[in-house]
Amino acid sequence: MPMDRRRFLLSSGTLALACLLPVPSLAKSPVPNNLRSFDLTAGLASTNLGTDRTFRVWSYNQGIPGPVIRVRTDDVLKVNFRNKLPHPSTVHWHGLPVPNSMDGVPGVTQQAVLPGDSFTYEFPCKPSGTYIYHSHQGLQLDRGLYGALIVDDPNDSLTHDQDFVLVLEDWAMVDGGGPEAGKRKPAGRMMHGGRGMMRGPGGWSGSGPLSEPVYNAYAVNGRIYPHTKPVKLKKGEKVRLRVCNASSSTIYDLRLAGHSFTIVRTDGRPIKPVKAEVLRIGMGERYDLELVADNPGNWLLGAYESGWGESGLKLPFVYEGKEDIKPVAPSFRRGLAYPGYFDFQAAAPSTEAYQEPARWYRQVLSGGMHSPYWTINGRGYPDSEVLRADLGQVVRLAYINHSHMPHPMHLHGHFFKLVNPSLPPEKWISKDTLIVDPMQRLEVQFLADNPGDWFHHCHHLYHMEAGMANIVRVA
Ligand SMILES: [Cu+2]
Repeated sequence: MPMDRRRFLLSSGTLALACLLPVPSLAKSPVPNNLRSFDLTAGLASTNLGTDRTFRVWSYNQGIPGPVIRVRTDDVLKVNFRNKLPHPSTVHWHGLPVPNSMDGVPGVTQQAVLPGDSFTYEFPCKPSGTYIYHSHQGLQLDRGLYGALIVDDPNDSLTHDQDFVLVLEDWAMVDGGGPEAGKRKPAGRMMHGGRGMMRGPGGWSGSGPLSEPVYNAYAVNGRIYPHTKPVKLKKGEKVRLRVCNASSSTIYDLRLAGHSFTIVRTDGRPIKPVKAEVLRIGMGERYDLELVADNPGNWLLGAYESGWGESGLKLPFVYEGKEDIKPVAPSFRRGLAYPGYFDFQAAAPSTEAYQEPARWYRQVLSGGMHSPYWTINGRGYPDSEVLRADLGQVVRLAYINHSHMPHPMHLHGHFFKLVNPSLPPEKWISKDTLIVDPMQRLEVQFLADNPGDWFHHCHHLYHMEAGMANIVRVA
């Protein structure tokens, strides 16, 4: 970690100079820092999600999702962002611990980029993993402003034959959903994307102007079934699936018919491989899965429906020569291998000495029942408490969910470790987004090693906009 930090400091702003300085981590690497430039333009576009209905969206480079940005850990990524939208916008690099001024949160880390203006994001790409980039302005993500960011480690000895990025998104087919969607979920009804099939029924939706739209289409890489682009397999192949949940308010339970898979990373961080038949993935979470193509056929990856979906998420996995077979949907039943966070442990035990937290913060998550507001400790952003930490301190956050909905809590600028009382601390998993279920208490802790004001919030977009956010100030 100290070495990474050093590269961060050297690289930001003084790139030319940094290249001339002896940096220990570079000495080991055969390839020097590469500056990789991308142009990313946010603008108005239209999409049909593969169907015959067209509606307006906001997108990056006219695509839904935006282009996959793929770089290496020895790269410095430079993104020339242009805002051609009629509203201010920013780009956030979800999960990647970038320098604070590059984090893309309007009013916190930068002024929003005005219509017609540009902004240059530039940062080192560490560590390796699967990330998402998206607008952090208001509800813009729900209009289509998101894409995948993949960071490869050139020293990784990856053995898979194919590598697929699957970006999941919830849509309302009438008007695209998002802030202008006409249909809203009523208060006090069960919602799709609630607690999941084996964890009991769903929660309650909010009431008031910020309640979420009714989604009726679930897209993979911008297309809905049967128009989704199939994953094509050959028997015997080993496949890496990078699943990114860019949805605004949908948690999925995913299963691939005819197969189990192995979970190898969560939020970009490697874990000890875990066999699974169902994957639960919340908004903002990413999972890397390994799949062995050992069962020729035409199989669907599907999501469990808990009440609202009219057009469920489905994606065919088709073996060579099996294109004409009718696709088989997965069945969901009790007793499937459905690992949770406490079944995971770090791939390699941490070598850092364990530090007791210097600061503790209770984070009570509530709202929704009789109020349009969602809060942390009873307060909504921007009136919420600032969580302070000195640079280098370890901070413990104790989430206590007093509401009836799950909240995927996300911290910017850092990975946190999930406190797992049944494991020694060096085996705790690292994440940046963690689902806290209704009435559940979960604790995380992190080393405050990235200075600045960092946004910390629920990744349910409508909860975030209704106040469930605060600032972590590392100084
Ligand atoms: Cu939430």
